[in-house]
Amino acid sequence: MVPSCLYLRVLLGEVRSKQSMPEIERPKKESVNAEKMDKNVKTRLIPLPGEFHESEGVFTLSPDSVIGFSGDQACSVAELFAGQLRAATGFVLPVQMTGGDIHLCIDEHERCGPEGYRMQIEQTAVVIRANRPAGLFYGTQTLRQLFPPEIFSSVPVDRRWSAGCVTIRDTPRFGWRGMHLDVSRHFMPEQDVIRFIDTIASLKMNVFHWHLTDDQGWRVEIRKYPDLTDVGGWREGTLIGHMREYDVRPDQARYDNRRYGGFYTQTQIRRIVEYAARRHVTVVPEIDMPGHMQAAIAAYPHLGCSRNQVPVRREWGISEDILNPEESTVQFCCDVLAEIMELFPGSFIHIGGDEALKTQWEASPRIQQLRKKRGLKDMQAMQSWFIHQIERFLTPAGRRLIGWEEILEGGAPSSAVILPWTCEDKGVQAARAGHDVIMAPSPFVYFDHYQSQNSNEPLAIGGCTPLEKVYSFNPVPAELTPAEQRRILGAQGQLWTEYMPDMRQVEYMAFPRTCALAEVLWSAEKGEYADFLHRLCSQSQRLDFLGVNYRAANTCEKCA
Ligand code: TNX
Repeated sequence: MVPSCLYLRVLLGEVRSKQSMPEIERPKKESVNAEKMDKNVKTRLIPLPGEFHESEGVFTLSPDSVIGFSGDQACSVAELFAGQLRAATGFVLPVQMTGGDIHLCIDEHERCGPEGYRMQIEQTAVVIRANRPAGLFYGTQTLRQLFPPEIFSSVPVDRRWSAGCVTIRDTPRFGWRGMHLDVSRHFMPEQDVIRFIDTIASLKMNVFHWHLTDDQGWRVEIRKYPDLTDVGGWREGTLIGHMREYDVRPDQARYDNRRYGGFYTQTQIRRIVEYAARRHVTVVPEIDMPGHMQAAIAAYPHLGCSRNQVPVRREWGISEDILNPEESTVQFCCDVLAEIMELFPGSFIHIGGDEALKTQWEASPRIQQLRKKRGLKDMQAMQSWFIHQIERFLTPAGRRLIGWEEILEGGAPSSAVILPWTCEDKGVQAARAGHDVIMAPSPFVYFDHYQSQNSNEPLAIGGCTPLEKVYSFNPVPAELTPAEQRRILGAQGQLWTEYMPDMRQVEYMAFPRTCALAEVLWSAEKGEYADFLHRLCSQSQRLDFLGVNYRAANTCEKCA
C-alpha cells in the first residue's frame, strides 16, 4: 500500500501545483490483480455492506452510459451521482427517466428501511433499488467505491472504469451516524466545511453537528443581534501552547496578539445546509448555553452576571462568565433560536448545556434571590429551569432539544435527547431515565485526542484514542435491557478545534478515525480489525484523490 499511496500523493502534489489535468499513462493491459480488485467488496468498501454475493465479470462505465431513474424523488440522486462521476471520468452522462445503464429506482416493495438499498451490478447494467432517496444515495456511494479509487479525483483521469459484478443488500445499524465540528475555537471557511461534509457523506454518515458558538468566537450571523458576530466573532489574540501550561502559570501565558475570527453569513449557512441535504446529511446546529457564552457576553454585557465588559476569550478551558438566568436572557436565547430554526430545517436543535460553572450564579445576591423566588433548591435546579424554558420554546415549534450530558443535572425535559461525552455510564444513566441517547464518549470518539503515543504527533488536547480503539467501539452498552438499548439512536465523533488551527489539521485528526466510526455505525457485522485495515488501503487512495490530509501511518499486513 505504501508505495502506491506515495505515488498518488506525488501525483496529487503535481495536480495541485500545476492546477491542470495530470498526465497519467493509460495502462496498456489491465493486470490480473487489478481485475480481481475490481471485483472484491472485501478489499474496497468502507463501511462494509450487510449482505453481498460476488460473481464473475465486471460492469464498465463508458462515455455513452446513461443514468436512468424511476420515481420522481430518484431524479435528484441520479443527477448528483452523474455529477460525482463527471469530474474524474470526464463523461457527461445523461440522466433520464426509465432505462439506463445505471438505474436508480424508488421501489415501495423493497423492504430495506428508510436508508437501506439493494444493488445488482451485472456486466450489462447496474440497478439500485430503495424505498427512499437516502437509500438510493447510499447505493450510489457503494458503487462509487467499487470503481477504481481515481473516481474520487476532481480532475479527469484516463482509465477503465469497472466495478465487479455483485449483489448487495445493505442497511445501516444506526440512524444517527454523526460527525461534530467546532468552528468557534478555530473558524473553518465555507469551502472547507463543504469538503468535510462531502467526505463524511461518502462514508454514509448522515449528521453534521456544527458547534457554532463558544467562548472564543460566535460564528453565525443573527440579524436581530449583529454584535454577536461584529464583536463576538473576533478575539484579540490566541493563547500560545497548551492550556495545561496556562492552568499552572496564568501569569506566564503568551499570546500571539493577532486579531482572529470570522463567521458565516446566513446566506452561507443556507448554502451549506442545502449542500448537506442533497447528500442526505442533516446539519444540527449547536448554540451552547448557558455556559460557553463568553463571546456573546462580550458583545452584549447585560447577558452576563457581572455586567462588566469581558473580552472574547483568548484561552481554552472553561470560562466562569456564563449567561445570567433572567427572563430577558431566556428571551434573547429564544430570539437567536428563532433565526437558527429558519436556517436549519432539521428536527434537532442542540443547545449545549455543558460545563456551565455556577460560580457567578452562586456569588450573585440578585441571582440567589431569583432562585428563591422561583422556588428552586439550588443552582443545578436553576440550570434545569433554564433548559426547560428553552425546551418550551422549541417543542411547540416542532423541534427536539439535544444537550450534552450535563443537562441531566437537576433534571432534563423528558423529550430531550442526551449526548453523553465523559463516559458510557452517562449514556446508560440517560437511557434508564427514559431519554433518547446519542453516544459520544470521549475515550472512543473524541478525535481531538492523540492518535498514537509517538512524540512527533502534533500538539493535541491530551488522551490517546488510536484508530483500533475507535474501531472497537460499541455504541450500545451491554448492561442496557433491549428496550433501553433501543434508545441509543447512534453515535458521533467529536472534533474540538482548540489545537486544530485549520482544516488540514482537522482532517489529520479526523481521518482515518472517522472511517472506523462510519463502519461502527453502519455495519451490523463489523468483522476483524485487520480486514478493516485492508479495506482502509483503498479508502486511503480515495482520500488521496479527494485531497484529504489523513494520518497515513496505519499499515496493513496484507498490503505491506
Ligand atoms: C469539553 S465535550 C468540552 C469542550 C472542549 C472539549 C475538549 C464538551 C461538551 N465540552 O468545550 O472543547 O472538552 O476535549
